[in-house]
Amino acid sequence: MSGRIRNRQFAAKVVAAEDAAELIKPGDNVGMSGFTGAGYPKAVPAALAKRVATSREIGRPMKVGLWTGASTAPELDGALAEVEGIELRLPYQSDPAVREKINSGRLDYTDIHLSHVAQRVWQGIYGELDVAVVEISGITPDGDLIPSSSVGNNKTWLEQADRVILEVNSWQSADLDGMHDIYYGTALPPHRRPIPLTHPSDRIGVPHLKCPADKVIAVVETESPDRNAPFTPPDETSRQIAAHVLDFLDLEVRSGRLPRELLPLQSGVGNVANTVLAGLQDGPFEGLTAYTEVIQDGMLQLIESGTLTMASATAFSLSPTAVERFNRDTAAYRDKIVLRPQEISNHPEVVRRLGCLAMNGIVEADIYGNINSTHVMGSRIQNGIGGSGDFARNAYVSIFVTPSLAKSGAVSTIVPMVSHVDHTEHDVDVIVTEQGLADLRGLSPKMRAELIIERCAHPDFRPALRDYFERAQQSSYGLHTPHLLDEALSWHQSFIQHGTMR
Ligand code: 0RQ
Repeated sequence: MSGRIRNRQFAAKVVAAEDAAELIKPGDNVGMSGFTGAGYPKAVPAALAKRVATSREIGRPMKVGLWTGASTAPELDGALAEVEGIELRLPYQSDPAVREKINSGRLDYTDIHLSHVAQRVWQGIYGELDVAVVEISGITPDGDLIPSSSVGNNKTWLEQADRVILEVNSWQSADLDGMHDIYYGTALPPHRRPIPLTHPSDRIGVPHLKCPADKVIAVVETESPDRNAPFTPPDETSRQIAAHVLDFLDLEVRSGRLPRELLPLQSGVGNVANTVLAGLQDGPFEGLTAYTEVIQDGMLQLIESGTLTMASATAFSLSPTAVERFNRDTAAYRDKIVLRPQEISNHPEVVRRLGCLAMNGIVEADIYGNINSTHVMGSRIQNGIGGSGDFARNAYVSIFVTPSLAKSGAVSTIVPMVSHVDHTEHDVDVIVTEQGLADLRGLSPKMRAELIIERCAHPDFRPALRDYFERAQQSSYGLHTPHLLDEALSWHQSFIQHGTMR
């Protein structure tokens, strides 16, 4: 026993992961913890995957519905996808095995705004939640659950599930206790009340999750690290993108549209977003705050240097070296980090009130400013919309960042028409590539096209984009947003057929 289970009722329920997995039935909807590789259960999903494989061998295939906070890790998503044990997956994934199953048509996936998951589950849209499998970092003598490195949808899973399996992970720092703020005031309309949060550091709830002991059917002890994938070191392209973003923010401050300490930052997942944050380290700004979903390395460094005074999020997504630093001295971060349920970290009401500055990565943008964040060549899912829509739609300034080229230069990320739309032109204020920055606010579609082509597109693709735009202005059906419909997606078709948009 790790000493993390300080309540006798819960301690009496400790079993092996294999025994806990036996309590999940074929066809169950299972709500698991986990958000961007943090705080997911480490032992029960693997044991469940083994069980799924054995069931198939004896001719009794079994699948479960898998709901999480966001992406998890190979031990969870990967293990269950490999054995084809997932019926329907929601709401965000980034696992290669899951991606492969979805794109080969063998796994159903519903990709939804992260702030919407809880209310959809309360409404019963996805059916009953049968089992919750939630990682926590400890249980108090009173039977309260101390969350671990992500909160995600855990409050909802624990409330809604008929049966609960807990994984108590003693690898997670005991000093996480006190870092979380679990708000129990949300409700469905017409009973909703304003969420009383007016500053990213506000604490409006309680530090622990609640779950009646009689719902808990098993407690499993683990001591396993989070996924903690390393980030690729910032390259020249990411550095240039970061520099453009910093110049833009500086100009906004100088023109009086942003205060010197900016407004709460939101930063999406991925290497580019992480580099932009790292860039803030060298910028002229101080006293910054963050109201975001994930705390990546870049944000942790900003906290360590004092540039960022505090960050509100729902999860960590750190590299192994950053997590080592964090775990060594967790208590030092406790008054600078608040982890909340994702329906609050991503809540449109709060994002709008605080005036977040949203920065998210994309797959491609079109010349009019529509954004595709999720689908490669219009049909192949990469990860999912995640929280990018929660923030972009409601941000004070919504910024999207991407290198101008993908696939070793064969693909232009600026295209005539996006092959899938996640964020419409109406929700996109600024697009940034290493080539430059296009501030689209206040511009008509044609003005936006001029700017995006000249500022953001790679020089190799600029002539073809100009040519498309000019010809569209001559023969388009309408001239508000000129398009050549028989040609608009030909760049993608060319990549599919010939491996290049060139
Ligand atoms: O694939 O590794 O197989 O080559 O997409 O691209 O350039 O490494 O960029 O890590 O910043 O991720 C949009 C995926 C960018 C991410 C996306 C291919 C590229 C590579 C990754 P390979 P990069 P990043 C908060 C906010 C949506 C969710 C979101 C994302 C892979 O930012 O998932 O914002 N965003 N959530 O080759 C073909 C293109 C491509 C392309 C990229 N135009 N065509 N392939 N790729 N552009 C967090 C949460 O909500 C949890």
